Amino acid sequence: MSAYDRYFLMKESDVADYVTAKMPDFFKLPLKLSVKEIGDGNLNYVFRVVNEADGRSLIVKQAGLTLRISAAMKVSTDRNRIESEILLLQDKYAGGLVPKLYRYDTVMCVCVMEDLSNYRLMRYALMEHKTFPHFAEDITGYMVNTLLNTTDAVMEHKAKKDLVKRFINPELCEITEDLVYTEPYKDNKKRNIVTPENLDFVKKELYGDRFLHLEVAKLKFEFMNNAQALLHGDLHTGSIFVKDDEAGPGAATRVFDPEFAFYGPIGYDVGNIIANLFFAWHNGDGAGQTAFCDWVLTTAVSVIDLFKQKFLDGFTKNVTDVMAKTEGFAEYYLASIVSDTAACTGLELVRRTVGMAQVKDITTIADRERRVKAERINILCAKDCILNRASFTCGQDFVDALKRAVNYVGK
Ligand code: SR1
Ligand code: MG
Repeated sequence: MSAYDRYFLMKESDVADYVTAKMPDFFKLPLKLSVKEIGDGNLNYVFRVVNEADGRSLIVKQAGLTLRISAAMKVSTDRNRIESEILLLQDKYAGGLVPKLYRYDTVMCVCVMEDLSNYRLMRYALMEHKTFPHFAEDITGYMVNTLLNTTDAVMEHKAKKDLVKRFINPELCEITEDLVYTEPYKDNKKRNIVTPENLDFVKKELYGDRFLHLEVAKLKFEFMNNAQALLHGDLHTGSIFVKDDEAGPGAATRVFDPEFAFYGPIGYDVGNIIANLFFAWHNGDGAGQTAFCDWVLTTAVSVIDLFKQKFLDGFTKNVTDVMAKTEGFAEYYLASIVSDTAACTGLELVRRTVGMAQVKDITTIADRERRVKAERINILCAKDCILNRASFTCGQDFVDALKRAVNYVGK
């Protein structure tokens, strides 16, 4: 038995004791706790605790001193506090769309939260080519409510700056600055993973394109300096749980794992969603799942168009800044978010194709030739999204960019 007054990395066998000590009223007696480590991400340890006696369960998530993806990468365990505090905030802004946080512990770097085992990880469900009719509605509600409400357009400016301070997240931002905004174009840390058949293609299209480097450099400084809204910061389909069709709007989707949260450009979150839908599209396409692929593209269009519509409505209703109320400002602000979204879609497409943190949607495409082509399509679509970002204004523009790259590479 420990007082848990000094940090140590827990094993399954420690977690039952931790929960008994720290969550004494959660389970009914008698206690018959079973604990299983179920973490699937690159960074943390996630334990599911079930009381076999009453069937209740919860999740214990602990940050380790080094990352799961690489023992050589050390990142502050403060990420666990950031994740906990943003979950509380997001529950306020987008109630019901995030897991409930029961407690967090800044000594053990642990948060205890709602068990969402009745949901599935969206990436894996998409890899089984399942469709989720409420997804576009839910995710745009989540994004508009968490993002718009934390901007200077809506928040009192000193309160917003307090949030900027609380969510300074330098080490996790540095991971993104390296893995998304630098290494895919330079391979400066020699951590890129490039499919051998695409080596020459990547050398020409990414490492050798100095015009592209200039645009990505501009975007990197936008990411580091535009404290626009409190982002999730890692909004891919591995950070989303989904439920089957019969769950109604709002019940079908839960967004978790916001440990990369910080004040940054809104397009980063929205672009991550679109790029990850495109990864799912490739996986479905590789398996000949036409109806699924059509749903993915329709959903991508709806995500952008519903986001725009809800953002504008919310802006009109909730704007408080006197100058932001000026006629034409909301449209100007939103147009820049949509072009940032295009750029960030491109950045995510590239980094998951050649960077060190890849996605299973692409890496599990069994037919080698299809996988090689999918990667080329990602890179060309990405360049289109980055270089022509100012011309993206609606959902169809994103799908058109994917289709242009498909037509160019061939299937
Ligand atoms: C070193 S961490 C690699 C990636 O995993 C996280 O989910 C983020 O996407 C990060 O870039
Ligand atoms: Mg994660």
